[in-house]
Amino acid sequence: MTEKNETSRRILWGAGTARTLRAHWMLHELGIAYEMRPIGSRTGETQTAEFTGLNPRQKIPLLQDGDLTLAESAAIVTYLAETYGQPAGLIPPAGSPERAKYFEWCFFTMMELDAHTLYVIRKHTQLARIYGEAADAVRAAREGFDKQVRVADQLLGSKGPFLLGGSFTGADILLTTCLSWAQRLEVPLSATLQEYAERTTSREGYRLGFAANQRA
Ligand SMILES: N[C@@H](CCC(=O)N[C@@H](CS)C(=O)NCC(=O)O)C(=O)O
Repeated sequence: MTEKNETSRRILWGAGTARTLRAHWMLHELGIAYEMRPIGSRTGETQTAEFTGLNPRQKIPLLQDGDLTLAESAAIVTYLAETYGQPAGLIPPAGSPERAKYFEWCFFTMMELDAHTLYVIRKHTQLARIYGEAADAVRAAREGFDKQVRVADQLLGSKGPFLLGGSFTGADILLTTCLSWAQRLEVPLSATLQEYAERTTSREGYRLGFAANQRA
C-alpha cells in the first residue's frame, strides 16, 4: 500500500466546511502529499460539468486517489486510515473488536450527530431561507444532540483520552468536527467534551488540516 502513497496522484476536492475538514485533517495526520481543489459549498462550484462527472451527488468532499474516486467524508477518512494509517494506529486492525467499535462510533457520529441533529438545526436556522423556519424541529434536534452526545461524554469522562482509548483514530476526527460544528451552532458542550476537543484540535494534523481547509 505504501507504493501507492508514493506514485498515485491524489486530489482532494472541497474546502471550507466541517465535512471537508475531516479529509484534510486525516491527510495531514498521515503526512501524505495531495493536490487541492478547494471548491466551496453553495457556490455553484459543485455543479460544474467537470465535478458532476466525478461526483454525480454534487457534494464535497471528494477524494481521487489514483484510479479511485471516493465520496462521503467518513468513507474518505476510513479509507485513508486503512490504506496509509495502520502503522500510526489511526484505525484498529481489520476484523478486530476495536475495528467494530471504530465503525460503531463512525456510523453513530455521522447519523445521530451530523445528519439527524446538527444538520437539522442548520437547515432550519442558518439555511431557513431554503428549508423554512421549523422551531419545533430545531428544539427537538438540540435535545436529540444533547442526549446522543452524552454517550461520548460518559465514555470520555470515564476512559479516554480518545474514543477508542489510547489511540487517536479517524473516529475522533468525525466526532471532533461535529463538536466544533455544535459550538458554532451555539449548542452547549460539557466540560469533558470541551477538554476532549481541545486535546484533539491541539494536534499538528488538525492545525495543518484546518489551514488547508480554508478557502482563500
Ligand atoms: N454525507 C456527506 C455530506 C456531504 C455534503 O453535504 N457536503 C455539502 C457541503 S458540507 C455539499 O457539498 N453541498 C453541496 C453544495 O453546497 O454545493 C459527507 O459527509 O461527505
